[in-house]
Amino acid sequence: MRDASPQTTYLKDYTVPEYFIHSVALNFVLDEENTLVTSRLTLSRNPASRSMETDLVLTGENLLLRRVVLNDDTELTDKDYQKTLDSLTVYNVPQQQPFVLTIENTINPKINTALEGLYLSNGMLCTQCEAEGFRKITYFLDRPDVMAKFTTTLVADKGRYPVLLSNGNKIAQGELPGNQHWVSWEDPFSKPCYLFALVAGQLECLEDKFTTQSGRDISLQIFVEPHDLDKCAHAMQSLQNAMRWDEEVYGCEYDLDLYMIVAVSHFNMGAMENKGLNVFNTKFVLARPDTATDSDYEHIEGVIAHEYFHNWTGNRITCRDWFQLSLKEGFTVFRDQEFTGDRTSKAVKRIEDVNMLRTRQFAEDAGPLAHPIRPDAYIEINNFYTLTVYEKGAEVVRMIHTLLGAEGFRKGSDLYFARHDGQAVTCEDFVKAMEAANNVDLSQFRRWYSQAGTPVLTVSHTYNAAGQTLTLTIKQHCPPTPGQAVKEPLHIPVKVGLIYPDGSVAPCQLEGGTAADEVILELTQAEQDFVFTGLTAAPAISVLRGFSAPVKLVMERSLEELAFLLSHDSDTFNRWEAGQQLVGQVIIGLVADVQNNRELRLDPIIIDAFRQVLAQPWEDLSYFSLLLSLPSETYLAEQMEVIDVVAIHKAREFVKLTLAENLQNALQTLYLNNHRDESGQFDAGAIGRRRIKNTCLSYLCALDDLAIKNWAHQQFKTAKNMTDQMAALSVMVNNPHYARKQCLTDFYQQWQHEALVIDKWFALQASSPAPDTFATVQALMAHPAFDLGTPNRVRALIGAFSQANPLHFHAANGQGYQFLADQIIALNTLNPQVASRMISALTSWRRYDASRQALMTAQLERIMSTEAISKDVYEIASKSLA
Ligand code: 7MF
Ligand code: ZN
Repeated sequence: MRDASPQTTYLKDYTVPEYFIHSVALNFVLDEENTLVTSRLTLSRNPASRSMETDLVLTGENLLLRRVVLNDDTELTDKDYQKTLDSLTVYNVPQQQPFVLTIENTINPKINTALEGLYLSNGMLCTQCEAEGFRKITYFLDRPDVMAKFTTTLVADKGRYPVLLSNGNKIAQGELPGNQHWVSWEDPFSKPCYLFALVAGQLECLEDKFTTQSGRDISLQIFVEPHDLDKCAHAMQSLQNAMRWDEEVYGCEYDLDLYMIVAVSHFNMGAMENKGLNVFNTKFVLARPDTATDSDYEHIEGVIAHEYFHNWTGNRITCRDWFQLSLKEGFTVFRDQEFTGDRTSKAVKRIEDVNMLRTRQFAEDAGPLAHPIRPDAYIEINNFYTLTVYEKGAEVVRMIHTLLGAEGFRKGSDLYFARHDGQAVTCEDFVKAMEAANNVDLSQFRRWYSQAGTPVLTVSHTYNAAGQTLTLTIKQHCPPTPGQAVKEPLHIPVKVGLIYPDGSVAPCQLEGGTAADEVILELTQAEQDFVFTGLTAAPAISVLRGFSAPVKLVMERSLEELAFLLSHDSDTFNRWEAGQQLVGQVIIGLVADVQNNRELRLDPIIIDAFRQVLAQPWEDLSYFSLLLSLPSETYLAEQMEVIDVVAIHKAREFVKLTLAENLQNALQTLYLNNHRDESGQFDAGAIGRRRIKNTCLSYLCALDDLAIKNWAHQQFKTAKNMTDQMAALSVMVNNPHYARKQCLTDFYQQWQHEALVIDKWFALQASSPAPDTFATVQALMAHPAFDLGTPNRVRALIGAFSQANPLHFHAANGQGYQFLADQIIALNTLNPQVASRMISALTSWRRYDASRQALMTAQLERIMSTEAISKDVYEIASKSLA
């Protein structure tokens, strides 16, 4: 245990910086074990700072200080400054005029397993500075509201590091004796140090260009390890698509003449928007039809777009402090969601985003780590890159979009860019721009930024036949979250549509308003009535269309009503949602039957509903597949008071099997009609065919039918694309199958040199419900291809087992918990960020039975007693127990 609990940083303590850094000239003499950093800073006192201090306090961690020079002529001695573990204080710096401070220090990238600051990945040197990694490179004012102009010179061995990259434009390069060379980069835009990046290595480059709306040619370069050059085309296309979309939808044009992307195999997170030099996890760049699935292709395009969109929402306009993280992340996620919706299928994209929000962010919001999208306090900022800040943050931006309409939102974003270009600002500034551009009052809406927890909307209604009116009563309530016992009512947009019993659209006409096909109700009070008029019959009510707010909806609806909505709702989200509610209710009922040892019987209304869906012609086959998909075990678990993973699994498998038995012919026909041995086809039609076919295969493989098992085996052997190969392997791993072992071995043999495919191989086995899974996971930990130092591998094996395998992770004897705690303790010193993210599987311990609660908390306690526990792990483990 550490001696003192780590310090908490509070939003309320924010003060402006005491000094500004106007420019910084960095010089790196790169070496694996001993990199020399020289930083020449031009500083001046910030006149707005009220502090009387005359000392300059810079942040720095794990640095070996060599020299400090003031104004290029005075070398300071250790009487002029003081070092601590995480700072450098220079005494009595000039207060009246700008001054120059030159600092020399060394760092050791090779021992940097935390992958923050400058580190080594497969022989390549690269950096990750967000949020506070720059302080691991050199002493600086490492805070986002200190923005400086950077020039960077990289010096390195030409053989080992032929490619030397940093932000901005290349301004000079040259040769040096001893096979050394150097390159200088200049970034003309002021930026906070978290957007700094450098990359050095033996990299190959795919190059293309983009002509902006104003006619400027931008050079686009994607750098990868040589054997990956054949997997960059999709990323390049994605970048061009994103650049065009941002011009068309937001009027945002790229500003530099060069845009570089580097793919790195050791990376803690998805990717990073460093100015002009994005660094990506290989997972979100590399794709070839035979190595990447359709979903990989889609994610790559989304992440490339996300990082590109940050150039305006994050880089040109950045965050004042890290409490404002959702300002750039929530907005940028909203932008990438809309982009992907426009590129693929709006309906499918919205459903996938909501699915993720409801299974994962809702759990975060309901647990001990609940926090508002703009948190008030943190110990380790890396722990606040959460689903709440990102995904709920995007929902909050989406609600503003819904309230203002697309045009009003665009006026707001234009004003936001115009007002704040080049500044470090707050969420408040964003809301103010939206208000000012639309002349609206979002005072109450602001509570979404400060209030944690998922509101529950309870909806009831009465129809008055004589008056032809429908009264909709909506109540809102938000359960307490840690530190927030009392919740104020929120401003919630609720999109509603009405449907007559014959399936036709009923008019939405509020008292005194005009009739429309649908309406956005603005709920602002704890309880509110909305009266619809001119309704000649009692309509079915479609509430929260498009999932217009991140809330839980409670509404008594019979299975018949839900089946009606599944057939007739014109809103694609709510139509799917009705189906999910329908099967969800039935599965939850079956869970109780499992628990009470009652015989299981599937309500025929479900089979009928599925039969109807199967009988209709669907243009969007991906949407069709979603209509046929059962709610996930994790989503079902969210609906239970006390989660029973075994009963949920049994009940859900029973439904799947029964549906397969009853609909076998239709599913087989659908499979055969859509099965092709295609490669390289990524249009919506081909993607949809694969998705619907593989959905059918998954149902059919629940049957104990040798012919079907042969189909799966055959598909595995002949697949010409990774989507089909993985889908086939997955049904063989998740169900008893004669060729399971052989195919797993063959797959490894075939793909052992493609790290991202081997990640799939690990993850697939770790998430299988097969009875031998825990033993398999343990064996895989000892597999030569497993490595605790590679975050993608850790997530593929340990992450998949603990987060995507509720059945086995929650084994009653606690072996899953103990296994996870062992790995977290090992990762604590190796990579605290990855370690801390792995704890989430234990955080929800209160949702399980008493015996599991005891086992889970015992492991959390054990984690808390880790020697030299990191801030990252300490914060999450201690808050999980609180
Ligand atoms: C799409 O946000 C959505 C979210 C921080 C690192 C990327 O651009 C980022 C970085 C984390 C978690 C999720 C994402 C990112 C990070 C991400 C990536 C793509 N500024 Br941590
Ligand atoms: Zn981001």
